[in-house]
Amino acid sequence: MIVLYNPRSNGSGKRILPMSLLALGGLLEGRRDYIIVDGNIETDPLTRLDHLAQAGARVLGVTVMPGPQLAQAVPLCRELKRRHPGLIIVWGGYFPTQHWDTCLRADYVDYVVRGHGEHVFLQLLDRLDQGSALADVRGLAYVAQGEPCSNPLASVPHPDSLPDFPYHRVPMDQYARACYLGQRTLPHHSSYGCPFFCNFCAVVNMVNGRWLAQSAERTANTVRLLHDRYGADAIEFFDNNFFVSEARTAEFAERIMDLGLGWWGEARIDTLLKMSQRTWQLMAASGLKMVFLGAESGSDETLKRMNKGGTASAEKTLEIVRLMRGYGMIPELSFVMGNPPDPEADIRHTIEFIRRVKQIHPATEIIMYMYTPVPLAGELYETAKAEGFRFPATLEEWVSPEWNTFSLRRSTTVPWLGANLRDLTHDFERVLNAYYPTATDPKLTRAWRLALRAASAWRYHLRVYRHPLELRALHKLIAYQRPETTGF
Ligand code: B12
Repeated sequence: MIVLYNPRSNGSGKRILPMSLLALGGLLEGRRDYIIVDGNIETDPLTRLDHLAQAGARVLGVTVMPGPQLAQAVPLCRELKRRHPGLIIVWGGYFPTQHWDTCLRADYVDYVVRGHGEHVFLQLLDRLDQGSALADVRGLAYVAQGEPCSNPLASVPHPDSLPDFPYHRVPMDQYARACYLGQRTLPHHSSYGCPFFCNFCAVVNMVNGRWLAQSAERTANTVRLLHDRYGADAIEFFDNNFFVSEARTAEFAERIMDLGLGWWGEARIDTLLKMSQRTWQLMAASGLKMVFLGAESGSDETLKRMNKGGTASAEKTLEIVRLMRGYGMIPELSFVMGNPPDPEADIRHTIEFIRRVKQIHPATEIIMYMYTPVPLAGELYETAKAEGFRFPATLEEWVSPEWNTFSLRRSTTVPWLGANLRDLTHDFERVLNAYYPTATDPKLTRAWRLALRAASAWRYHLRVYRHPLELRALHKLIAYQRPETTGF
């Protein structure tokens, strides 16, 4: 039997359907005996997985993102391997795809599947059954002659050629959640990849500029199924870039018009700005409420250094904010701050830019990440290395508090960014989230919004951001939710 495990992914208790494992499950369905176990549901995952291993599970496949998931996967796999030396442990997902050699130096990780792994995983299972060679299994990394080695990445599978997610394998009811979009929000992932090469983004390492999508018809059918069978009244598309094709987007919006859903997805600003008024009207009428947009920076020079490509510019960010306000939609803008070589100037520039955005559309959601290198050739990573940046050499180091904070993109340990600058950004974030409380937190009452605004007004207008202890206390009192960590 194959066990597929989704380590706990965030402490907020909000569960996101483990689509990484459902995608694998789709291809195992009818071929292999398998089970999906989600650490966000399982109260004692070690005991559960231990029992499954005692009961004869032969392979444990683990999906691993950097951060909390990695922090749980390491001790769990180490202990399971100690108890069950014959259990074959396979890691896949964003972290092992990028740091396959570090993973394989740990004696509790036997194989790493890099990239989108449906076919690679199946091929590995067949080879393990046959006991045959692995050198030609594209996308696979393993230990040979005592050293980690990786075969070339496999081509990205086309999502339209892959089976539907086997939803019957997971307790769907436990994933439908209330949020800004609706009372029973469920996710989908209708495309793989992104055609751009931003050099701070891990997706490039996963797909190298490919973008392959399910048709508008197939995507709408899946959404209709989530609505009809699981009562979804809202959909989050976690695609890295849902809106690449205007034709697909417009047809999709038309096809779901009758469902009266609320929906959200991730897009590029310059791509959306090229879309016709008709497509915008279709998106608005079909329930598109909010779009996650990589604004990244208020400086065109920094956007160039990030290799943002296309026709991205700070002026375009202001343009999309105005346009979305006109359609009653909320832009969710993410910024990458503290970029070398001059992180202070970069942070102060983007803070002023964010203030301009908020003047145009106060409900705009602002997400601030600190520049967090990924192993991807490009000006930013080269500068980071020149400043002495090095990734940890062992998984044990990766799960240290310092590197866990790094993985959560809130690091202070990167050589070019001291605690002072990181704290300036977080203090500004605190003042901003008080002066403009998030529109996405349904439990934030009007009274609390007014209280937060009143308490933060002097700081916001006088640009006194440092040490907002009173606002920290207020946010704690109301358990203020930040969309980027909780999934809004
Ligand atoms: C949903 C999601 C979440 C959910 C959690 C989902 C869960 N699993 O429980 C939430 C909102 C909690 C979350 C949080 C975070 N996330 Co997140 N998340 C995603 C997102 C949007 C979708 C993941 C998904 O389901 N994709 C769909 C499936 C089909 O694709 P897939 O995951 O790539 O899986 C395929 C392959 O990777 C591979 N594979 C994956 N797992 C396995 C396992 C095995 C055994 C095998 C063989 C193959 C395999 O095959 C799969 C099928 O093709 C991705 C971006 C994306 N679009 O993929 C970001 C992403 C993975 N997250 C990211 C990050 C950084 C985070 C946070 C650190 C953000 C933060 N600052 O807090 C936290 C960390 C949480 C943690 N580590 O616990 C980054 C990782 C970047 C990096 N450096 O590696 C991504 C890539 C976003 C981005 N564009 O940067 N996240």
